[in-house]
Amino acid sequence: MTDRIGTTLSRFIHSREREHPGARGEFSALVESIGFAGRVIASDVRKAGLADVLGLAGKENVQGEQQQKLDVIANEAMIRSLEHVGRVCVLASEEMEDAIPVCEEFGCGDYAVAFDPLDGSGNVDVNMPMGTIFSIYERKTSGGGPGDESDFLRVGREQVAAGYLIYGSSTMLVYTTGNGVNGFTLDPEIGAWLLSHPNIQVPSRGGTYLVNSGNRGHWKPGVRRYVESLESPENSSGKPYGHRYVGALVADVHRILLKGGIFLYPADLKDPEKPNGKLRLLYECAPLAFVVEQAGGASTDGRVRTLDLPIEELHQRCPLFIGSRADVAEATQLAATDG
Ligand code: P6P
Repeated sequence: MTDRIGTTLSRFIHSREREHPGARGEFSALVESIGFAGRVIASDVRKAGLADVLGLAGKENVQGEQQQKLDVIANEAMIRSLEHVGRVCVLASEEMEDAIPVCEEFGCGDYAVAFDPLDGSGNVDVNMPMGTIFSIYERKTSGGGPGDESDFLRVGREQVAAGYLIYGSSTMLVYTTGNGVNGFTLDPEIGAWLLSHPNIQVPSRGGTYLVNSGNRGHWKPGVRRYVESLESPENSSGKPYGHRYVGALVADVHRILLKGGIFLYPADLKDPEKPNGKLRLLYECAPLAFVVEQAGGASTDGRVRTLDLPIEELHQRCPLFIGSRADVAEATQLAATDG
């Protein structure tokens, strides 16, 4: 049984701050507030079948997607938890068209936080895993007051922290501040995050690929050749890869982080409106790429490192090839032939 006193999130953060004398403790408040929002969201997710939180909210989000009631609840939890912590100048959410400046009354801080409040929310009605993804930057705007959208228009390698919450068989918080990746499991009896997965490392090569094979007919030739190679016994590992797919990015990438392999959501020709696939760079691909790279893995858009992709608008989409370094290298080599 985990030592419940010695390995709490607060104690872990404090020990890390002592290792970095320059640390101002601002991160602690930020990560703790995200942990608190995660506990609120987890509480609603865990009783989704009982409380009136199942189903659609009756409106669309900025993506034109039907909002689940839990999307709205999770978005509110993240906004209200982060804007009150006095460390944030601006927020960006998958559920909101524009950036959300944090007004003076809460005290503006030095960080810009982007998030997907409930990734995979469509899974709520069928009791499948979902998650919350967050990405933290130091503000670019000066002046100490509220920030704006320009605080997010940069490249993902400038992130100072990133991570996710996963609402699965247990609730976990997994994050990095650039010094490795650590996972905390929520003990619901005491409401504390306990260090359960210290220093996570992605295996250099996996044996599983995660993709929506239903899109196969819309992939470009190089991607199709790559996936077919994984299904063949003649591939680099000498045996066919297993195939898994939850349909919630956080759950699929969490499997990759712990077991290795590759998750791919390539560009496809299905929807001319979405030539770069479905996933969003700012609050899905870039934060997960930071986590996976910090754990020894890799992430590209099929040509360029995900963390080097310029973020030119809040809801910009990009293809995603993420996971074990050897698998991502092979996928990128073939995907790059698609031009
Ligand atoms: P598809 C969930 O809606 C999501 O945004 C990601 O969490 C997930 O990886 C992807 O979409 C699944 O998309 O097209 O396979 O259903």
